[in-house]
This record gives sequence, C-alpha cells and structure tokens, in this order.
Amino acid sequence: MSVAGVAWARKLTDGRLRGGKLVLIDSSVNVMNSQLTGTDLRHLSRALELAECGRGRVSPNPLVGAVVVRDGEVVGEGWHAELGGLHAERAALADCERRGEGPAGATMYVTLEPCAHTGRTPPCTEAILEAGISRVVIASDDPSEKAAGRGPGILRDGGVEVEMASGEQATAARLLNQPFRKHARTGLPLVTLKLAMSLDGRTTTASGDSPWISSERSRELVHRWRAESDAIAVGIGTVLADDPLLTARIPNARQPIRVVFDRSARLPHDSQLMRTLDQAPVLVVVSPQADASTLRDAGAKVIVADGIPAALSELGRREITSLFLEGGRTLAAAFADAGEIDEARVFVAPVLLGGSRRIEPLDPGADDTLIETRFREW
Ligand code: AOF
Ligand code: ZN
Repeated sequence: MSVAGVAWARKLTDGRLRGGKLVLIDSSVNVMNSQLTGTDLRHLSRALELAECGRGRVSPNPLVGAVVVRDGEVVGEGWHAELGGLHAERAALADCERRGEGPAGATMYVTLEPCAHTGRTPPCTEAILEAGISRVVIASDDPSEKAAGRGPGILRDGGVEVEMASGEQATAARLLNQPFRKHARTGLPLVTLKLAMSLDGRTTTASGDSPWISSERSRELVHRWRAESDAIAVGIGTVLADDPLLTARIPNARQPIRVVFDRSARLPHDSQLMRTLDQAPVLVVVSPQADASTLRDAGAKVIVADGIPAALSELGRREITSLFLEGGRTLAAAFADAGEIDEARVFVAPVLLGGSRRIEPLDPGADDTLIETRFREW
C-alpha cells in the first residue's frame, strides 16, 4: 500500500472525507456557486491546474493561473511562471496572441483577483481592459493592502462583468496560496511542521539514536517540500545531534534559506550547514545576549530576536512567506506553545521502536502513511 497509503491519508484532509481530528478548512466548502455554470467551474479548475505550474518558482508572489474563453472555446492559457515575470492574466493574453486569437468579448477565468498596482510588472487590470475582455470570473481575493478588491472595482467601472466564485474552486484557490495569504495579512510566514514517527509514536529508538524512520518515497516528498518552501528551520539541538545539510536534493530546485534557532550562537563552524554556504544561505536566530560575531564573519546571516514571534516577524520582513519546521521536538514544542503552527505533515512509519529493538512489518512493501492537518486557514 505504498503510494496508496499516502494518497488515502491526503484525502482525509481535503475536506470531503472527514474524520476525527482531521476536520479543517472552513464553512464555505459546501457553499454553491450561485451564478456560475458547470462550464465556468470547469474553466476555473483548469486555471487552478495552470497556477500549479509556478509552484516553487514565484514566491513571495502567489501562484496564479488564467484561461481565456471566447464563444465556448479556449483561446489562451497562462500562469505566473517566475518572480518578476508576466502575471497569469498577461501570460494568457500573450497566449491568445501567439495563437492568433482575439480576446475581445471573451471571458477570462483567473484564480486570484487581477492586480491594479504597478509592481515588478504593470497592472493586469489595464491589460484586461485593453484586450476588451467582457467578463472576468475570479476564484479568490488578494488580501494584500495594495489589492483587496481594487482590481475588480476598476474592471467593473470599465464595464467588465466581474464574478467571484465561491465553493470548491474558491476554497482550492485560497488553499493554493496559504503562504502568500498569511504573509499578506499578517507579515508572517506560514509555518508547516514536519514530523516522522513510528506506529508507537517514537522518533528515536530506546538506545537514543535516530534511525531513518521514513521511507524512500517520504524522503522524496520532503525534498520537494523543501524546494517549495522559502525557508526551513531546525533547532540547534538537531544540528548538534544530526549535522543535517537541509538542502533540497532535486535537480534545478530553488534552495530554501536554512534557518537555525540557536539562542546562544552555538552553531559549529565545521557543521555541514556552515560548510555549504555556497549552496544556500544559513540564517541563525540568536538571543540579544548571544555573541554571533564569528558566525556573521564566517558568512552566516544573523537575526537577533527574543522569542519565536519576534523571529517570525523578522523572517516575514525578509519576504519569507513559508517556513518548514524540520526538527526537533524542542523547536516543535516551542512553536506550538507560541501558537505559531499553521499546518502539520506527519509521516507514520509501519515500525515499532518502543522496545530495545526495531520491529519491522511482515509486508515488505508496507509504506509510511502521511497525515496532513491544517490548524487554521488564511
Ligand atoms: C495578478 N496576477 O499572476 C500575480 C499577482 O511585483 P509584481 O508585479 O510581481 O506583483 C506582485 C503582486 O501582484 C503580488 O504581491 C500579488 O498581490 C499580485 N500577484 N496578481 O493579478 C498574478 N502573481
Ligand atoms: Zn497582475
């Protein structure tokens, strides 16, 4: 039940199959789209699929996808593919041009409300109005101060029919951009806790070592999650015990910033982290009392912060929208006590570790079960 085990556990958390403590998301899950047709919803779902193509490449921007439909026919598709690149709406309009299709009078389906500001790129509202799009269907709001309804307002004033989706596609669009949404609303990164444990809830054996608990497939997932996170964090205890590298071992992956919560600035200069500063930055969070000058001189970045909330604010100020907590238990407990964990991804390995020796399952193909839980939605 290798992959199936993972898929089943994921399903429990997607809002359809609910059980026990895995209830999540929000009450809008079952709200129906009143004005939108089945065809509209199908195009929105396609726009959501396209948005996924930017995953791991656009942060701190959101994932956004767009589809242009004229007379029932798709004439352009686009997504926000990289930071500083075209927004999804402009990418979809450029696709219309490539195909030799005019977008005048068409409907644009977009997963995030079109922007009205000039940032790295000019406002999408201008491109939509210029193209003569007559209807825009939007799956989710943009809670940024500069957005927050301005774009839809400008489009309506320009004579475009604007509709906001609700229900399944709206929920999916919000869930797609939890890091962006939390950062836009609070200035803080989304915090996701990763844990791996045995069936009997152990992370180490009785002898105190921490053997690999999770399977090959679980480790692959972890590397993907690293590549999709702006930063990953560990406590100094984990660094001293395991000397982790914390890079994403995936070809061409964007490497996350590696954050060490290290109150007294004990991070060893000969640790794997400090020896691989050329692969990805290391950011050490120390208390105001610590002397981190030698770490700074050696090339680490240093944040002086008294406690987790202050550290998160500083990480958010540096445009870190997602923080992936990789260990250990002390750091996880401190984040939980601070009320700062948004999501958890827990691998349960089919082994027993509570006794003096590791007990393996009879089925050699037995794999981990992944349990994903969301504690709050942004
Ligand atoms: C859209 N479509 O595809 C995206 C939007 O600095 P910029 O120009 O990249 O703008 C980034 C902001 O624009 C970002 O914070 C978010 O509010 C919005 N992102 N908007 O209409 C898109 N990626
Ligand atoms: Zn835009």
